[in-house]
Amino acid sequence: MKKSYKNTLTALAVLAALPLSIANAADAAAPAAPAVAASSAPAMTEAEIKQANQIYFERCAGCHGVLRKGATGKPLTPDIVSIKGTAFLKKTIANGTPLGMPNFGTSGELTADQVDLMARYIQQTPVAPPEMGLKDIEATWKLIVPVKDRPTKKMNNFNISNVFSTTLRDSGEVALIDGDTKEIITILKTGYAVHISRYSASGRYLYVTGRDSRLSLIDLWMPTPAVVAEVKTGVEARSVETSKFKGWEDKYAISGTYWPPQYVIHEGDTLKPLKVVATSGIASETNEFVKEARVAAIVASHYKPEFMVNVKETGKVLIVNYSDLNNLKTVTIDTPRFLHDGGFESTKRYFMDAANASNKIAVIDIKEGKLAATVDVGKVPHPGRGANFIDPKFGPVWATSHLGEDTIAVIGTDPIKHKQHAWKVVRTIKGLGSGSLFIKSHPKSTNLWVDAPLNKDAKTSQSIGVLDINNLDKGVTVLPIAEWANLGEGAKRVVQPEYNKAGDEVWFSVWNAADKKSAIVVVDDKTRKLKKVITDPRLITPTGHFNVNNTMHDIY
Ligand code: DHE
Repeated sequence: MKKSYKNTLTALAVLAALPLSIANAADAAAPAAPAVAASSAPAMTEAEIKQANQIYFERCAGCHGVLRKGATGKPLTPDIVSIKGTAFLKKTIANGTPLGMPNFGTSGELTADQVDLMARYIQQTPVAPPEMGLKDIEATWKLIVPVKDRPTKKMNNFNISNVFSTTLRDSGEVALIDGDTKEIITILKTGYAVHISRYSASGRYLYVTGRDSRLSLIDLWMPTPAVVAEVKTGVEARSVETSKFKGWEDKYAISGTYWPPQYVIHEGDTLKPLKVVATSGIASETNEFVKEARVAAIVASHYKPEFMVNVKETGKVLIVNYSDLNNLKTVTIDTPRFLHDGGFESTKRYFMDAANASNKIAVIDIKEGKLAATVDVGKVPHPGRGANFIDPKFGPVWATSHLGEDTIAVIGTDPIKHKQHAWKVVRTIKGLGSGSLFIKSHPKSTNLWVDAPLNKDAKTSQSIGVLDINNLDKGVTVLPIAEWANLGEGAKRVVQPEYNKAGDEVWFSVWNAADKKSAIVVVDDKTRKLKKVITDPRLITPTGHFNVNNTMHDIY
């Protein structure tokens, strides 16, 4: 066993809860002890703790943190939760909260026994999983097809720029779907609960990160695209991005991890880890040390050899210049907390970054390398990458919807020709409902699409809202996407509008439970009518989908 894993009894136990591949990757032995120290908390057997560890990793850690100190979700440390009592905790886990916590019990995602298990589990003391340095990460690296054995030109007939990579969350796979024919090209095994897909600047390579930190590199030039390299960057991750500046196309990838709290820069065409940088540190606003300072969204500048790395709990955007990895120059920008997701406004000079616990958008000027503004928006903004469009009254704007309230905040983004509106909320529009995660438009469209997959009302979470950009006062038109998919039973959630390359179709996932039927629904952007329902038994729990052209060029 490697030195860094010694003395980590607790770490072993956490690993035990994770899928086998992760445990192997971290070179750890089987668990010898419960993941949590016994205290005055309700009693649990070792088997129960093991099961609860797994559920916590799969369903809870993303919002509440591995150490349970909270971020998107509330802190769940034993001192706080044990006062509430098991009965209250069970009720909350089962029914969810208006601030966006899913209703794990009433939706059927957890059984009554599992709800009870988790209510007892969170009263135990949390423990830290293992750290991973460069050597540990490198030990997990697999170059499946070396560069010399890969095609030197595109070997298939797909229109690669209109391919979609769709997350199949619970099967740990992505489906590559031909955007022209709507046929599934292939389904590839990747990490558990794949979170996002990003593409290299040339569009040849697809990078997919699993929630379990398994990063996969897929070569879209192969006759049938396949995984050509893999690496495990930690135990929990959500983000990956690639170098997009001229001269650096396809050169680097950067992955961010929730645990360990750090980012890794990789060789773009092999995933060989080159540099690891820890992100624990002193937080903005409180000036307190935060160990679990997780890496959330990462975006890549089109203007400079730079990545913008969101450090969630410390409220820092790191502008990392990748032109010299041995003398890494980083600008650190203090923002409100907790940073989560975000995207560029239409010129790509400003990064619109959601600080979701502060109900603010931090505007980062990546040309000047500084905070340009902070904008107050509604409760818990959750833009995904947000939506850009030209507002008939206020000019270029970027919009976010919210998890915690039923509004869309529209922010002016043109400090030159529309200076009076820049970095101000120019409109607050009623959306589809609270519990919204994603909003989307396209330069060729006059529609603004908004989802509400975490809304408590099933009819709302199974629909999509669409607004006419030229007549925003008219309000949302609701389209019953899940009903159109006609899938039968299940707590279906309609999630993430994504355009095709031409900007004339919008794709939505109808995300059902793993043992139920799911689908992708394609809507004609102009007529707003159903164009196609893509169903296939292999489409298990589809969530995010990422069009090559739009993702590469940050078109949204
Ligand atoms: Fe996500 C993006 C984190 C739950 C689907 N999600 C992101 C990003 C982060 C993040 C940090 C930005 C990545 C980037 O741009 O580099 N997501 C988290 C969580 O911590 C959270 C709240 C809880 C968790 O346990 O993971 C969470 N996310 C979800 C889901 O439940 C979703 C709906 C379904 C799923 O697949 O797990 C989900 N997240 C997505 C999608 C994106 C995303 C589709 C990419 C949006 C985009 O347009 O780029």
